[in-house]
Amino acid sequence: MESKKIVFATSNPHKVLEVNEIAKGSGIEFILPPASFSPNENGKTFKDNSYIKAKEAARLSNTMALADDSGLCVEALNGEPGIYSARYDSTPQKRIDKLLKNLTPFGNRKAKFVCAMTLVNAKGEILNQVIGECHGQIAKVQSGINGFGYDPIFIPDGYGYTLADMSEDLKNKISHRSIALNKIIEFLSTVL
Ligand code: ITT
Repeated sequence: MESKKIVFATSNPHKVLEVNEIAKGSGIEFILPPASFSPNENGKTFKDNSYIKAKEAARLSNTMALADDSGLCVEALNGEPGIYSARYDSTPQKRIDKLLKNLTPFGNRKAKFVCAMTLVNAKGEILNQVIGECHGQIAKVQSGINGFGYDPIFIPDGYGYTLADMSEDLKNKISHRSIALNKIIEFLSTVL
């Protein structure tokens, strides 16, 4: 049977790879929005920004769209970088270096990845909105080459190594994104 294609409202190719791995076997395939996709992410929360992205992709493609807004919230830094995770500095390596430096004075290295997902219909109306979280600690030094973003410095609870040292399969079982996406897939299975 042919899979149902749903627009995934992102410009980050890593996210699309991950959601398609997580969705394997569900009968759903996520595809990129039109190239002109360039939402104004000016929301105050992960949920707001995921809605802004989903609505913009639905407007451009005139179909149902799903968006992910995600980030890393560090307890000792009052939840930073949070919704500004992608904009914390100019490159992924500089963002990691800045976070490790800012956290140096603190003993508390607790952190969580948060992923908000919003599913909208072609008119941009919300069909489902969910959150997934993955709790852990910020490593003292970075390690690993898998994944993307802050994966080399995030050690999920219950594991002694970073997400970037983990197989993609394992990350996709425990990540904030997989927790959120599995809720959306469950919802879609009742409406598609
Ligand atoms: P889109 O807005 O186009 O989806 P983006 O990368 O800018 O792409 P966000 O605004 O949601 O996405 O920012 C998410 C940032 O949070 C991302 O760029 C990473 O720096 C970080 N992040 C989110 N999920 C992550 C993960 O699974 N592993 C590592 N870093 C992650």
